[in-house]
Amino acid sequence: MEGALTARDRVGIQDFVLLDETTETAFLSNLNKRFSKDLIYTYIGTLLVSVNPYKELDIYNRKQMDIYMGVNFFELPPHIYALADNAYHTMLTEFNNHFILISGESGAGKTEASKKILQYYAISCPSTTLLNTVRDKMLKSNPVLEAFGNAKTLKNDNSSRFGKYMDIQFDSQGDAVGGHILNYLLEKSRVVHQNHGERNFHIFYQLVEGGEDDLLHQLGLERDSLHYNYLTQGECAIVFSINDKNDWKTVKNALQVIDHLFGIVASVLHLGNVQFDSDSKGQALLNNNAETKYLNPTKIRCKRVKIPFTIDHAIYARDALAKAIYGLTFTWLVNRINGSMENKDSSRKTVIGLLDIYGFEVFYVNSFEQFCINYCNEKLQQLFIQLTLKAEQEEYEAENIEWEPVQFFNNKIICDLVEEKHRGIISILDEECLRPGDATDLTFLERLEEKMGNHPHFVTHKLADKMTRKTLERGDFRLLHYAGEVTYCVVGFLDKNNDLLYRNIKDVINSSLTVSSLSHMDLTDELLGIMTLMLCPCFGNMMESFEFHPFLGHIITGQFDEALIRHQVKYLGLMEHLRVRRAGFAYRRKYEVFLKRYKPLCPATWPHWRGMPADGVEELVQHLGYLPNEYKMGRTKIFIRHPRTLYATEDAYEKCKHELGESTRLQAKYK
Ligand code: AD9
Ligand code: MG
Repeated sequence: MEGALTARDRVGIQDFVLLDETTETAFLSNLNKRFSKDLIYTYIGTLLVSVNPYKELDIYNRKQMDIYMGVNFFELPPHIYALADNAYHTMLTEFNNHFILISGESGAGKTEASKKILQYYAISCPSTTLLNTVRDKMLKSNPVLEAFGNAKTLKNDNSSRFGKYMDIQFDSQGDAVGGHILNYLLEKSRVVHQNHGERNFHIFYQLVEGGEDDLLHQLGLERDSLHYNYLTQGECAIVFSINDKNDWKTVKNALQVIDHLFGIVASVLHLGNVQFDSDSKGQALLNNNAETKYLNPTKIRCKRVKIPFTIDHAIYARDALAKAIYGLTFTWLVNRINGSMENKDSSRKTVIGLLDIYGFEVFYVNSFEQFCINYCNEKLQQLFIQLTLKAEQEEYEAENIEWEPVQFFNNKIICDLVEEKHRGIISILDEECLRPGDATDLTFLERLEEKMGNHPHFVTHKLADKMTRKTLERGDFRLLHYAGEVTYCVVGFLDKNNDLLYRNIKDVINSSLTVSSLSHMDLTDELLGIMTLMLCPCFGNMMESFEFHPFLGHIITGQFDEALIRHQVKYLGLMEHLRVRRAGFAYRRKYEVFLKRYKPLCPATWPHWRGMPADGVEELVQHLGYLPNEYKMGRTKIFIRHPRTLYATEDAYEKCKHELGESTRLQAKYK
C-alpha cells in the first residue's frame, strides 16, 4: 500500500477518475507531476489528455506498439497507442465504426497524435503482402498533404491549414484494406498573403530550396525564396526548425509520378511576380513577360483575352487566380491519394475515423480565416459535448439510472450565433455578399450590430467598454467563444467569403482546364464552396454514419505554463468531463449483446437462455460475483462502473473459450 502511495506521489495518477479530489488544483498538480516525469498522457476514463512535450520521447516505436497490442486499456500506462488499440479491438469485437476526435488549440499536438495513430494501424495491424500498398500509401500521403496543406504560423511551425478527416477501412479480419480522406476549408488566402512571421504553404519553399537544378531550370524558377513575392510577405522565408531541402526529398519520393504538379506550383509563384503598369486610360498592362511565359505549365493551347482592369482589380484578379489554382491542385491531390487507397471490394468493412483540424487561434489581428477556424473548433466542441457530456447524461436518464446531473457550458449558443439560417453571422455575410450595390465590410458589420447587438456572446465596439472593459476599433467585432474571446477585424470578410474569380477569368480557366490534369474537378463547386456548405454537411455526415465510442484525444499545449494549461483545462470542459466520468459508468451494453458474448460463463445461461435477456444477464453477473455497486440494470442495457470489472469478465471468457477447446467455433458464433 505504501509502495503504491509512493508511486502515486512520484508520478501522479494515470486516470483522473481515481484522483482523491476533483478540484482544478488537484487536476493541474497531477498533470504537472506526470509531465515533469515525461509522462505526457493521462486518462479521464477513456478520454486521453496529453501535454505536448516539445521534445522527442522514446515512446513511439515498434517495441512500444507491441506492448500495447491487444492489451486491456487500463492495464498499461496511458498512451496514444492504447487509445488506437482499444478503438481497433472494440471495432473488431463489436463490428461497428469508431471515431477518434482530436481537439486542442493550435500547436497542441493534434496532427502529431493523428500520425501516431495512423502509424500504429499501419505497422501493427495484421496484413497480407498485397495490403501493404494501402498502408504504404496511407503513411506516404501524410508528408505530401502536409507539404501542400501546412505552413509556419506564429503558433506552430507546422500548422495545419486545412481540416482533415481520414477514415481507415478494415475488413472483418482486421486488415487495413482502404482509406479515404476528406479535406475541407483549405486556407487559400495564405497563397497570396502571409502575416508577419508566417510563411506560405511548405511546398513552395521545398520546391525552390530543394528542387533539382534541371527541374528548376525547366520551370523557370530561381533557387531563392526571397525572389518570390508570394513567399516573402511574412519576412521569414527561411526558418531554423524547418529543413525544406530534406522535406522536398520526402515529398518528391512520394510524388514521383506527378511531375507536372510542380509545374502548377511553380506557375503560382510566377503569377505572384506578375506586375502591372497602368496605361494612359488608367487600365492595367502586364509589364513582366518573363514571368508570364511560365504560366502555362501543361502547355495548353491558349487564347488571349483582353479585359480592361484597373491595377487594383488586376492584382485582385491575379491573386484570386493563384488561390483558385492552388485550391484546385490541393483538391486534386487529395482525390488522387483517395483513388490510390480506394478499396473496390464491396464486402462489409468497418471504419476508424480520425478528425484532425486546425486548432483554435487568437492572433493580434484576427481575420476571416481565424473566424472560420474558430467556428470550426466551436463545432468540434459541440460535437464533443454531444458525444460525451450530453449523450452520457441523456442515456442515464433514458435508461432510468439514478443520476445527479452535472452542469456544463453548452456552446450551442455560439454555434447558433454563427450559423443559424437567416439570422447567424454567416447568413448575414452571405446576404451582404449577394446584395447588389454598395455592400462593404463595414455595412456587413453594421448589419451584424443591428441583428446581434444584444447577444451575450457578441460584442460591438459600442458595447465593448461596458461589457469587457476592452475597447474595440470601429471595424471590429468580438465573439466570446467557448475557448475565450476573439476580436475580429471585418476588413476583407466580404471578399474572402465570396472568393469568386472574376467571371471572365473563370471562363478562361474553365476552357483551358479541359485538357489539363485538373479538368475533372468542378471549378464552380470549388469556387462557390462557401464555408457553410463545406463544413456543416461534413460534420452532419459524420454524426450519422458512426456509432460513436468516445475515444477522444484531448491535447493540451506544452511547457507547463500553469495559467495557460489552467485556461485550457477550463475551456475544454475537462473538469465537467471528470465529474461525469466519476459519477458514471465506464461500460454499457445492450442485454442481448452482453448475454450473447458471455453466456458460456454461466451454467444457467449456457448454451441457451430462454427467458428475458435482462434476467439472463442478472443470472450471469450474479454467477460471476459482481458486487451490487459495480453495476446497474437499465431499461435495455447493463451499466458497469469500472473497466476492471469488465476486463475480468473478458479474461474469464477468453479462458473459457480456450478450455472448451472450441475457440474458432465459439469466436465465430459469439462475436
Ligand atoms: V495546428 O492546430 O495544426 O496549428 P497541432 O496540429 O495541434 O497544431 P502539431 O501536431 O503540429 O500541433 O504539433 C506542433 C509541434 O509540437 C510539432 O511539430 C512537434 O514539434 C511538437 N509535438 C507535438 N506532439 C508531440 C509529441 N507527442 N512528442 C514530441 C510533439 N513533440
Ligand atoms: Mg495540426
